Amino acid sequence: MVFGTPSRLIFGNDVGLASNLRTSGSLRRSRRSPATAASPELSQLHEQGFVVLPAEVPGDAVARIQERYLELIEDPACTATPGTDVPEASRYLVDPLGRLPGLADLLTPHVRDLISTYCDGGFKVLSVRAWRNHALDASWAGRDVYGNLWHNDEGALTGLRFFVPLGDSGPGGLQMHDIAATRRVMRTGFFRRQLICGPARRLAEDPTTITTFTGGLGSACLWNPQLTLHRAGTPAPGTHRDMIQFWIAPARQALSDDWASQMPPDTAVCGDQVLQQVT
Ligand SMILES: O=C(O)CCC(=O)C(=O)O
Repeated sequence: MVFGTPSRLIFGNDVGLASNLRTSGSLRRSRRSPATAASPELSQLHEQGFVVLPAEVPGDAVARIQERYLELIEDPACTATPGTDVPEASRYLVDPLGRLPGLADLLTPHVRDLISTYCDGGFKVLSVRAWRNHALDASWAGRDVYGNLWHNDEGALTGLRFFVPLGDSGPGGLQMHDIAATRRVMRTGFFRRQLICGPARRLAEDPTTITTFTGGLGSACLWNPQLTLHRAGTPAPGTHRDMIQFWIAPARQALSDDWASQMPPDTAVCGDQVLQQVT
């Protein structure tokens, strides 16, 4: 039994027809490139939709960033909260590149190489975000508070997120289905975050196809939010999860060396409110 729009049925993702048609050529070229065949990390990224890089970032560099982040993240003067009715669900640092020295260096040359190949050429960083998710009260179960319901993101098929956790994420870690499992869910009853019907409901909660990126200082995850069904895990009561995110999109040109100083302000995370849905 199958349900859903033609795009979900044909492509097995929730990205939409136009984006699938416009960008599937780049994804195919990148998957077939010799550089991908030579790289176990890129091969895994193409096959599964994510790759965990256990020791990507030098431990002392990320520890320094963590130290500064911890000084700031609960300070209302330099953070913003999404304007939802859920009190203290999450908090974002405003201007993380300006406030956390060394942050741009987390995008290491190795990761930049992986991303260039995956994007079939150049890429750009759309935003860099640093935020904390808190535990959610049981009364919020079923509500989309901070990307905690299964979904795909929209955008080019070669768009990526680079996640660097600032500590162990535990049950608050990013949860993902690989590409094959995502397609099965999409084709059997996924309509949107709040509407998953039929076999897709069971498949979406099948623990054997869910990978949780629990992280740890120095580790990182490169993942494709268009091709993997994903959600934010919920931290255990009384705990939280801290994350840095680089949001990557394909571009005509290579990323410049001074990309961080050229970045425009993140208009979604400014003032004291996160202005639009960011997950
Ligand atoms: O915070 C997370 O673990 C999930 C983020 C998310 O849902 C997204 O980037 O679309």
